Amino acid sequence: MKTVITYGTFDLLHRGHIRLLERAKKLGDYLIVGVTSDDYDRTRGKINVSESLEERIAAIEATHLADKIIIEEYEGQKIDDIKRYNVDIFAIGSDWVGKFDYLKDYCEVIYLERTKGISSSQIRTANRNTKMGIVGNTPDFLAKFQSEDIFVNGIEIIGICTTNIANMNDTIKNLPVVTTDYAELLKHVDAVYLYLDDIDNYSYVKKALENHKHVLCESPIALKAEECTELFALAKKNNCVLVDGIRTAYSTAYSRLLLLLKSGKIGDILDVSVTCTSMKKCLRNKTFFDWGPNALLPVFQILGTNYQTKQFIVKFSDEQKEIDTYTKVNLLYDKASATIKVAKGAKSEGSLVITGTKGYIYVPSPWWKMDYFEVRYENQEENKRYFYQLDGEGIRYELVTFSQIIEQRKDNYYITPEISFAFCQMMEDFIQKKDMIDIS
Ligand code: C2G
Repeated sequence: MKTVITYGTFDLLHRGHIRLLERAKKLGDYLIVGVTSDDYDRTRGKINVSESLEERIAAIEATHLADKIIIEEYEGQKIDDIKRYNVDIFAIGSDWVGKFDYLKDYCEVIYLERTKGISSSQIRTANRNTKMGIVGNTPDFLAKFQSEDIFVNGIEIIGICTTNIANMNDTIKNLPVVTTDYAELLKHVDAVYLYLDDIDNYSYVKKALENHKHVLCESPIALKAEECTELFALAKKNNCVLVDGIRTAYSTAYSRLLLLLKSGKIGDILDVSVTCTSMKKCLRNKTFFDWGPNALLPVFQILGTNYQTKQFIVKFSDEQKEIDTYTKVNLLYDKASATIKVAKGAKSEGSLVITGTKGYIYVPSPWWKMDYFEVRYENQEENKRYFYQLDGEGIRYELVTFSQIIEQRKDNYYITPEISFAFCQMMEDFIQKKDMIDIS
């Protein structure tokens, strides 16, 4: 009996995939199909995959071409599989010519002609085609953001609304729509990304939603809890997606960390301590507006938003009295506590530490650009390190998720409206100096 093996993501299974499987099957008597796991695809840079592993497997099963389906989870697995299943032939499409010659030591390697004119990316791009406009005045960051759209199927950044066009790079200057008029930008796009140096995200978000545009807004989306409720209600009414933009939330390492905590790896969670500092200028008039949501994200996602008491400890700037140079927030939960420290113009170790009854998780600085974390125990031999890929500072993952939420209208399970609301409530309390000790 001749055993053939082939691998692939097989997202949105199409004619090209089926033709490949048919020809692979004909090469022998028994066909094994390796379907890549979501994690493995992310590590090899395939971040746009639309369907879950389960959906992709079900589609292959439905073809009745595979005698066995396995999951490909790690680099180097192919050799293990070939040995384990006594594989005679490894077959793969001609887009991989030469890349798998190293398997010739273990079995025959056959490259099959790739079917022209069809691909998963093409289908994904056709399914979604969101024209996006960006709003903001920060040249460096917006240049980075804009350059990430090439990695994202189905989102195209076509315009900018800014009062700082002179300092933007040439690509941005040459976008089809360049304007200082927000209403004008909204006429040309399906969605906006807001990175405002204005304090008031609320009115921009509202205007976009009123015009039936989807919104990805750098957190916080508003500075009052009731405004947040109003915005989500408006989004729902107008069938629009409204998402908090915090890049950390969409990174692979961070989502793995949350899953790991749920599995009880460090026991019951007693404390979350988060620090975010930088020496950069304050963007939105308060350090707490700039950093607060990012620092509060793990607290709210791990311990929930129902804290019992909170206390702000704040040092305002000597030169600009309204700006907080340093803000610390202590939160008390039913059976846990949390501390966040944020600063612009003061420095500390920007780490994330989660204390549990069996062990703790440590994410080194800058934890918000997480690609690595450690689970540590009393017995150091049990410590484990986890590494993940983080490309483009996480912007591309954020955009891919935004695009998928728009297409599939699935809930944004990364940052729920409940968490967005808790951010806004915090901002409101901060402005009103509620529960605040001023150490200026
Ligand atoms: N394919 C094809 N014709 C197309 C598109 C894809 O013949 N128009 C083939 C690919 O060459 C591959 C298989 O279908 O052999 C699956 O393609 P993808 O889902 O794109 O998976 P890929 O990234 O090529 O995974 O470890 C994973 C493998 O290395 C390949």
